[in-house]
Amino acid sequence: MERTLVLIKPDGVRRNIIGEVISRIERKGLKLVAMELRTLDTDTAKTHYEEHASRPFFDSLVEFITGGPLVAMVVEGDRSIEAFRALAGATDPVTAAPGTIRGDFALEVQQNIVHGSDSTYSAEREIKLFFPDL
Ligand code: DAT
Ligand code: MG
Repeated sequence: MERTLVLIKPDGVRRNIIGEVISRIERKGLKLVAMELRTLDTDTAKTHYEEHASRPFFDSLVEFITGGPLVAMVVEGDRSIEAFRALAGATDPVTAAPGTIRGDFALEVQQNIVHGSDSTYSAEREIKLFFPDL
């Protein structure tokens, strides 16, 4: 069984679609194995997005992701990394397919509702960052 880190970012929490996102994960057949509502500190946010540290949008991204509570969860299932990224849709919500979370609920690239790990390596790193005791 593969595990992935999923975040419902502060925009998703603000817009009251936590239940909607979790419902899509459950309907797909994926399993929630850990979940927490929390507000990220700047250091954790920078570590989470460290691969983007040199990008022009990095400071703005860190400010956004720390700007309110988010839901962090560990999701488990067969090929869960790829399965959740398919549910999430493309990074840019304008081009994300309708029927995906981003395609259905977002319009701006930074405020794209959810995060999902993109590889087994990043899933392991991100799960350890958010849930060190798991
Ligand atoms: P993903 O979240 O689909 O894995 P990513 O890892 O390339 O996408 O980028 C991480 C987040 O950074 C993304 O969810 C939203 C933000 N982002 C990406 N590209 C951006 C851009 N060109 N301008 C502003 N924010 C961007
Ligand atoms: Mg990414």
